[in-house]
Parts: sequence; structure tokens; C-alpha cells
Amino acid sequence: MSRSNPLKLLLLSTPVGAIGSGLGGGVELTLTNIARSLILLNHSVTVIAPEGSVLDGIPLVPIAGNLQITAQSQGRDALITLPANSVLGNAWNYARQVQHEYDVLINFAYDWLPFYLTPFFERPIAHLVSMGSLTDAMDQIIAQVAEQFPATIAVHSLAQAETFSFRDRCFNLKNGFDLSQYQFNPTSKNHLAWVGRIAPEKGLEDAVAAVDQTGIPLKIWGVIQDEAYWNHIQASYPNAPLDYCGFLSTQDLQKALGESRALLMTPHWVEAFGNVAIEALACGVPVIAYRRGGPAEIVQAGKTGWLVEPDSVAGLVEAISKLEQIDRAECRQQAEREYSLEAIGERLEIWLDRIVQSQDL
Ligand code: HBI
Repeated sequence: MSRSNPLKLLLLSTPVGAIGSGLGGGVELTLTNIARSLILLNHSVTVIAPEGSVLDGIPLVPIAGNLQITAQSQGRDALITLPANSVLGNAWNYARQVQHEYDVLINFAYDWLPFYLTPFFERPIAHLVSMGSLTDAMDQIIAQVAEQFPATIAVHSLAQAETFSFRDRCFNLKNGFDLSQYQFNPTSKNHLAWVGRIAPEKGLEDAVAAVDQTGIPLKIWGVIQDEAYWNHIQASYPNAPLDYCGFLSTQDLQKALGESRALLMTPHWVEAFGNVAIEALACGVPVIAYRRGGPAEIVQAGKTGWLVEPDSVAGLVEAISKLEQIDRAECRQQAEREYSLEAIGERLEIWLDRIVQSQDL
């Protein structure tokens, strides 16, 4: 579906890491997929990102300077900080100079500056907020933009929007993936999967406790972000059948993940979306997830996986025993129906049209 009047779009990435470094987390994949989706719709797309970023076939403006520290490592009362010669400041100074070459700017940074600068720009800025509420200063500045520029704030799930006071002014973009990168696997080997940063908010210990009871091997992929936490889990469950498989590229991960009986998602925080849930579904892998945050809005209980009482290991064990009720082809079909580049493309068109129209008034 291509639109009548294509837009010239400038996408500004996260300042916490170069695209392809893994430092940027989920938003690296999100930005790449949204850029691809917009190009499929005939828009012209340019991306601004920290130097060293890699983005095949999409015009990229590298920005030098010092990376931003991550927002989730701050407390609720964290001060707004910028390093000297910040990538964030340099990126938005560049954007100010070139803004008239574009129709809409799209901000992917979960940082104070882009929101503060929005009223000073002569071109509309659309903001894709990548996490739930984390700090008072961010909540306040995003609320101000949501108030002054209705329709410009997008989120990945209703649960994420619920964490903010401006929940009713959030457009639910969900997410979208290039599903041609994911191979449907109709059969599985006898192991379960867990994918994500190994850190306390991700709740890996619950998945380990569940397989310690069921005896089904658990393959684990992801960066060990908190070594002490990982060592504590291993010490607590010395006999659990665990297999740590490292941090893989999308291509290698989807191949290995696709052989799993199911993906276990055990977040202890409100996961804004849960990209790995879609990656699993795209490979035909059912998802067993706590009924919490983004994954609870993705999994269709009894059809593409099971939803479990949050923090209930017994619930995880019970869901694992019901996996044969799930048809793996249904999992792939849900990914294609709701989370393909075409599907998010339709949502992007609605979001951008509303912003362009509110400008014309
Ligand atoms: N922290 N300060 C800051 N800015 C971001 O853009 C940011 C972040 N932490 C995590 C993050 N982005 C991405 O990993 C999101 O996908 C969650």
C-alpha cells in the first residue's frame, strides 16, 4: 500500500549506542524495521545515529560525540544530564539546521532534550516512547509535549501507556518486524528458550525454577548484564538443566530459537512491548508469558501460547504441561497478521497522517 503524497522523514535514533552495537537495546531493531516499513510505503527516510551505526541501504548521518547514559539506570528523581560534546546535543543541532528539508522528524530517544526542543522546531516532531515511566523529569516533559502537540506521542503497548498520566494521548503503534528474516519451524527439539538481558528486572530465576521442576532443558540467549545475578541463579539451582548460548545476531538467534518447544517470558517489570515474543511467534514458537506488560497484549492464550499469573512458577510449570495444545502454524500466522512490516506500516500511516493534518490546521 503506497500513499498518494510520500513524506520526507528524518528519524533520530537513541543516543545510548550505535545501531548494531547492541547497546541501544530493542530500539535498534525497532528503528531499523520502522525505517524499512516507511520505505515500503514510498516515503523517503534518512536516519541520524551515533557514529559507528550500521544500517544497510538506508541513508545514514553519523553523529560524533559522547554517548548518553541509560535512563533505566537512573532513579525516579534523576537530574537531566548531558555529557560534554554529547551525541544527543550534536544530533539535534544538526536536525535543527536541516529540518526544512523534511516534512516530519521522528524521535526514538528516551531523553529529555528532544521533547524540550519540540516547540522550538518549525517542523513537527513525532515521538516513539520506547519504555514505560522511569523518571519524574521524563514523565513531565513528555506530558508537556502530549498536551501541546496531541497525536505526536506513540507507544508500544497499552500497558506501557498506562504507566503515564497522558495515557489517553498515546498512539499504540505496537511494533513490526521484517518477517522474511525469520524461518517458520513446524517441529521442535526437547528444550525451552529464554531470551533477554540477564538482569534482575527480566526474572530469569523464575524460568530456571520452572525447569528445575520439569527437567526440560532451558537454552538461554542474551547479554549477561549482571554477572552477580547470573552466578546467584546458578548457585541456587545447581541441578537445573541450563545451557547458556551467548548473544547471537538476529539471523543466528531465530534459527536456534525456532527449535524450541516454547519461549518463557518472566519479566518482573512492565516490559513496554517484548520484541522477542514476536521473534518467537514468527518462528512458530509458542510463548508462555506472565500476564504483565506488553507480552500480555501479544500472547493469545490457548492459541499462540499461555498467559500466567505474574511471578507464579507453578503457573509456568502448568503452562509448560499444556504446550501440545498450541498449533505452531497459528503462532507464525499471528506474527504475519499483526506484526509484519506491512501491519506496522498501516499503523504508521495513521499516526503520521494525524500529525501532518494537525499541522495543516
Ligand atoms: N536511555 N537515556 C536513554 N535514552 C534512550 O534512548 C534509551 C535509554 N535506555 C534504553 C533504550 N533507550 C532502549 O534500549 C530502548 O529500546 C528500551
